Amino acid sequence: MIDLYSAATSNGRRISIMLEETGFDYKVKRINLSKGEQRKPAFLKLNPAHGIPVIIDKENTDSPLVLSQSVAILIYLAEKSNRLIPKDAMQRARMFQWLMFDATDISQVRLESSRLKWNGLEGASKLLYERVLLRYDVLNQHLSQHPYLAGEEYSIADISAYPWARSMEFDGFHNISRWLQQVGERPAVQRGMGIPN
Ligand SMILES: N[C@@H](CCC(=O)N[C@@H](CS)C(=O)NCC(=O)O)C(=O)O
Repeated sequence: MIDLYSAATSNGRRISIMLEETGFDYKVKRINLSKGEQRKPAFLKLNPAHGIPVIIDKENTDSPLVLSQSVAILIYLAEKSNRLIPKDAMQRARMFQWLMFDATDISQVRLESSRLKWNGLEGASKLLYERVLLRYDVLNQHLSQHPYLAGEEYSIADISAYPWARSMEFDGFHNISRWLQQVGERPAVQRGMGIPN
């Protein structure tokens, strides 16, 4: 059994999608971010950096695994299930390239851009947002040649990017729109996007 500490955010939904795709037994523990539950001592013991998602994998009852960082969790669950991660070393390396491009160059920068805006720093926020758009343009070009981020196969790189891209208004990024539709048709993605509701 896996406990998933999450909220209705893109980082949280990366993991509910992954858990739905892999079929592991899991229980959702909702964290109310606006009430600051992520900063309470009990949660800080799980993740001192006070962010969801966190999982506790209780398969090893003597030593449950507590894990934070959505991308680390995606990789852990892919390796545990042996799914959604290419077996071939070169394909795996290429998949990691696109996974990191999304996680560090796009999604995290979007999150920081939003944080600047919430703090009234409109100019700095806009600057970061423009960088995000340039990088979505790179992704759009990449998807004109490949059905999925890692190439021919759906992988954790798509799961990382999907919830973030879904929450974006795209103008003219037709390949991203095609990919969003394709990924969004997967039943596990639809279930995962509704968790927690
Ligand atoms: N890099 C981290 C980011 C985690 C993160 O910032 N989570 C947000 C929600 S999407 C959060 O819990 N924010 C509350 C806070 O930082 O206090 C990850 O990928 O898991």
